[in-house]
Amino acid sequence: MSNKESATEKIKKNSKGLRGTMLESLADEHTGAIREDDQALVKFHGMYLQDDRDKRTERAEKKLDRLWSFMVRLRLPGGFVTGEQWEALHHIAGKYTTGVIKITTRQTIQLHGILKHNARPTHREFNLASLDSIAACGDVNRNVSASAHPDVSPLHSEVFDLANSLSDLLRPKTRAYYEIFIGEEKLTEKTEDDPLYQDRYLPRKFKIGIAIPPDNDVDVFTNDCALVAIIENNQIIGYNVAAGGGMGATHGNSATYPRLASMFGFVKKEDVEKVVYEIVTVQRDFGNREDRKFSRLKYTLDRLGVETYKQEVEKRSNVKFEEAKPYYFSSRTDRYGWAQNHEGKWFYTVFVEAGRLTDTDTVLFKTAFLEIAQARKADFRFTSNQNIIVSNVLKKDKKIVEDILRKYGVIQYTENASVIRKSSIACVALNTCSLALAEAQRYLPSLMDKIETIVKNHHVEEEDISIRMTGCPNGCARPYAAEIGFVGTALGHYNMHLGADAVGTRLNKLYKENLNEEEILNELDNLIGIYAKEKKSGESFGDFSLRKFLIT
Ligand code: SRM
Ligand code: SF4
Repeated sequence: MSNKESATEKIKKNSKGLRGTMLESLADEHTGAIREDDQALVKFHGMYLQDDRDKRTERAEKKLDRLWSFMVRLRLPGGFVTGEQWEALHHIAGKYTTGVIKITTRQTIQLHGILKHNARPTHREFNLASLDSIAACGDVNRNVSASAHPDVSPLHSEVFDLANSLSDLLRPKTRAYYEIFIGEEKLTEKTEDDPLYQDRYLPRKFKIGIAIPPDNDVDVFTNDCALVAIIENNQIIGYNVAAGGGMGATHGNSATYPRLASMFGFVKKEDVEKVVYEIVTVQRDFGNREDRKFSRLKYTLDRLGVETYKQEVEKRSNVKFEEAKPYYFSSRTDRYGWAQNHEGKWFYTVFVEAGRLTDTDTVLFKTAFLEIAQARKADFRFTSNQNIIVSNVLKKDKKIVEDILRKYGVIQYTENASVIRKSSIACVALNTCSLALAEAQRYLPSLMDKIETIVKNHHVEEEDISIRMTGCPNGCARPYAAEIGFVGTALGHYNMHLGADAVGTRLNKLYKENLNEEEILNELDNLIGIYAKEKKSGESFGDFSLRKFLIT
């Protein structure tokens, strides 16, 4: 191993199949934290060690250690849980976590605030419900996201199967998760063979998204590997494959950048798994292992060149990319309300602001979904826009489900939310994210109140403008692919980005830096006022801003 390799590379290599000293760390009652090396390894098991940042100063003044806890993120390819699993999830969230079930921008959920002594009980209960968090984080393939909208079935279920099989194909072989968190006995001292990940795993996280045109609800080109289903005569014949998407950047470091995936070409559906597998191995073998800032596939691709990367994938997979086939995206937003699929089953897409599922004064999400789940009247699917689809409702149960959703204010909440709010996304940020420079999910809702007034004043409240906010430049809510992106720079301050298209095929550009709320609202009042007066028929805010405000 080269001396130049990053500290994380050494930790992975010495980890004995991601085991590290996790058992000792978890047993140490003197601290709510775990050892530093184990903090890196626990991510591969779907957990992050965090502390409550709201309480840092107060605790430091009292000379107390930080208030440590774990966040856990589930592995849910395509974002699906059964009614039975939902019921388990509800109770686990209530027993061991803050109680909020947070839907993520990759179609899964996170639970926060798990104290160290509750880590194992939490995972054991997940395991009883056939849920796990393996590879939800870490330098491996993460949760595979797939178009969530049910009314495109039966194609939808085919893509859902692909998400599942890719997730299985690219799952690490180690049994460490089961030994550490579930109590499985270790049968041999030998570490498992893992032909894909070996002992070094990937240089960095790896993400796959699968879109079914005309929906791009998964924001497919922001993934390391993007698969666009190609449909002919109502059948998926294969996939256009692109690689090298990613959002993360660092303020003030122009060598880092967000990027959309570059198109490699079309492959038949029987070849897609082989090709994806080799896209991963090329990144494994050529990715930067010295500086984690430059280790995502997008940098490997730009260093090697798209053509060279692609040829290496062709060589390894023995599959030649054909010219990409035509496709068309018309939307990225979820389709709220009721929809029916080809089997006659019903689906209700619920708007969940910033993905925070909890009971509030106005809407009792958790109570409603628990009642539906306990009655086994539906399954649930999360979307990459941080929403939830109450799924697979039989015709005879539709009224029962509708009544429950109404009783607890869920339908009214979805119907009453404005168009612009329903297209907004915010990342977690404070108080749990250690990397946050500014608020996001706790702040965007109140900013949206004011933005709603602006769009109403200019009579463009029916325009579906995507607004996304993150608390730092890492891009967890994909702000660089939003028509209006806010990226936190410091508490109360955001860079404003404009000019992405509405369907996720063009990134935006930095428009103004370090704006406070007053400045944001003044800018928006001005820009949206001009848009309302001068836009061409059917022109999106993103397209308009690019032509009017960014190209001079
Ligand atoms: Fe993310 C790190 C939350 C989607 C790019 N992300 C984090 C961490 C784990 C902070 C940390 O490393 O300590 C955040 C935990 C916050 C908390 O307290 O819960 C975090 N990311 C999230 C979620 C929960 C945001 C949300 O509100 O939904 C999303 C979970 C997705 C999932 O279920 O797997 C989430 N993160 C994304 C996305 C969007 C996507 O994948 O579609 C991106 C941009 C796409 C990409 O990967 O480039 C994203 N997260 C990052 C990065 C920047 C990576 C980079 O290449 O530079 C980091 C920082 C890092 O990895 O060093 C990060
Ligand atoms: Fe945290 Fe930044 Fe991701 Fe937001 S974008 S969750 S602040 S890492």
